Amino acid sequence: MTRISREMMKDVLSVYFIMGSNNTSADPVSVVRKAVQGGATLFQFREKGSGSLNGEDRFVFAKEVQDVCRQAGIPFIINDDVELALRLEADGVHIGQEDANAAETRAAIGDMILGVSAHNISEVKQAEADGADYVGLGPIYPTETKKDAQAVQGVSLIEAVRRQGIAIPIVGIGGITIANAAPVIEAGADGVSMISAVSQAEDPEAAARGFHEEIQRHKAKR
Ligand code: TZP
Ligand code: MG
Repeated sequence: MTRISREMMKDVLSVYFIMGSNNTSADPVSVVRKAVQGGATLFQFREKGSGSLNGEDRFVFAKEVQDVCRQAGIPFIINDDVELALRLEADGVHIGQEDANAAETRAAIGDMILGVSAHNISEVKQAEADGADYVGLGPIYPTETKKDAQAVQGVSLIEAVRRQGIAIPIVGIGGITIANAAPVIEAGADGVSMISAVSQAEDPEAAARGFHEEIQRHKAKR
């Protein structure tokens, strides 16, 4: 295997859906299936917080969701669990600043996709130096989903990263809906990630489709 190209990474970041079993009151596997049918381009398995699954239940759920992603041909990335990612032969791992060290994670996962959350320019540069394939920047807008999220930053960090000529693929996160996604792309991100706007939508397939159309439209006119 070789590292994913930047061009391919930017493409699959377009509609980056994140979910765990506690982000929906519906059947979680069917929510992921619908999101993928609607046009999610990447899925991150983020099984954490109150009521989340542990042990074998967590493994079985992850495997089911991975199968959905495989059938659709989209990357399946695990949040903050290298061991699970290696056991499942996932497509990648995403870590936050408070999680494992990025350089050590890169060494542990070889050529799998590595994503790192960053909140300022120096964290973005460090992530790139450590071998991240993309950075997640946010929270762009207020979010109810992550209780310990950092301060809302709008699109200012995305703009600053691009202004400095840093070319690493970027996905925006935090409070993003179809209605407020456009400025994230216009600022220079390659995609948007979302939990609740799809996981809690009455029709997750229609929500993912709406994101897909909106993001493609705005990426095309840049
Ligand atoms: N990291 C920063 S904000 C956030 C994470 C995981 C939550 C995003 O959830 P939502 O529902 O799309 O605001
Ligand atoms: Mg984390």
